[in-house]
Amino acid sequence: MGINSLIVYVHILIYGDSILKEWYDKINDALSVETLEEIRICVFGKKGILAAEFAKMKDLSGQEKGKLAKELNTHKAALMNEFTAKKITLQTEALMVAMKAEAIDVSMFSTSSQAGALHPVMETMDRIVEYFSSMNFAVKTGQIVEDDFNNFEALNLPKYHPARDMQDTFYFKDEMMLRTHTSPVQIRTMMASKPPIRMIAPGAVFRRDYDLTHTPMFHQVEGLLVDKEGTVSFANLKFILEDFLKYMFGEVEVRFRPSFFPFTEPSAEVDISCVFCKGEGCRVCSHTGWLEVLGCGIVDPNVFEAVNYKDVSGYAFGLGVERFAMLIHQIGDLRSLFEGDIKLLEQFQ
Ligand code: 2NM
Repeated sequence: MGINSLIVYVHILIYGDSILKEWYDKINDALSVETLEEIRICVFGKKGILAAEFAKMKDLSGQEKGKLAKELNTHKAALMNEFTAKKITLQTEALMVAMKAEAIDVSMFSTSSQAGALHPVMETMDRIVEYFSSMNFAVKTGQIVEDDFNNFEALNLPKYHPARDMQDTFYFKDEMMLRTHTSPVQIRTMMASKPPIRMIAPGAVFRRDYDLTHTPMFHQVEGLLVDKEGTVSFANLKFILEDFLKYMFGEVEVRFRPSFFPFTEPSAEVDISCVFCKGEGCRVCSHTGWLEVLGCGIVDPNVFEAVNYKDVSGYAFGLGVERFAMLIHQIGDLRSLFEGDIKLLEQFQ
């Protein structure tokens, strides 16, 4: 019982019982803010109990009228006090219940957490870049939308060369295109600086190709070394690529096969002994025991002519990063690298 109720009971003791007495109890017994509001309307409302009591005054004489008015006003004030106090109590209680229900224990341990991880293609690219950085190759990134000169012409891919076909290249208007390799970065670097050059160009490239072993976007790292004529040999190229491939794949055999690229002469393709069967022969290596991983060669004189380099020689090479990632992580299907499937990605944390 609150101090207000006590005052009311004392009041009733002094002034006698009242039909209002039950409403003090009702206010005090209310269990919710909603019930209390219903009671407020019954007591203080226009058609409420107090209004009805006040209405009785009109049948009374002057002195009695005054006495009733005084009594009713006392009750009205006391009831209002009671009501206000009860409302605060109920609201506080409701707030406490709500706060308890919504409480968050910030000190609680989480049952699980998911950490992100580098995509295997990016992890592989970082490893490749790390090797060549350690060999003093500068890292250049260039641009993705290229022009005809940097993507084709300067690379000894003249007009009407089959590699320029609409079938293979994503063209924009005005002879602009998505770069089909990162070699335009090497061309731009040679145009912008004097020899010697020692650089790699990692990045995304685009070709109109989509099947089991090709995606329209993939990643390359290409490398270029240029120095005074006569100081760069195929033996230098062979040494660094062998060292690089052992860094990437561990103890593998490496072999060079003659090949052709428009921008290098002579050219070679580089194989490693199959990482799956150790050269025994399996489905992945088509029972040859070898996997092709790189293209390379001595830079064709036509390329140096296009960038106005004189009395120099150089070597260059290029590789597909997705293929490296697949061989390192034993991923069977190229397309799984592009699906963003969390089940695959969380294996690389
Ligand atoms: C390859 C294979 C052989 C290459 C050539 C050049 C440049 F710009 F110096 F001429 N950049 N990259 C090159 C050479 C790329 O990729 C399979």
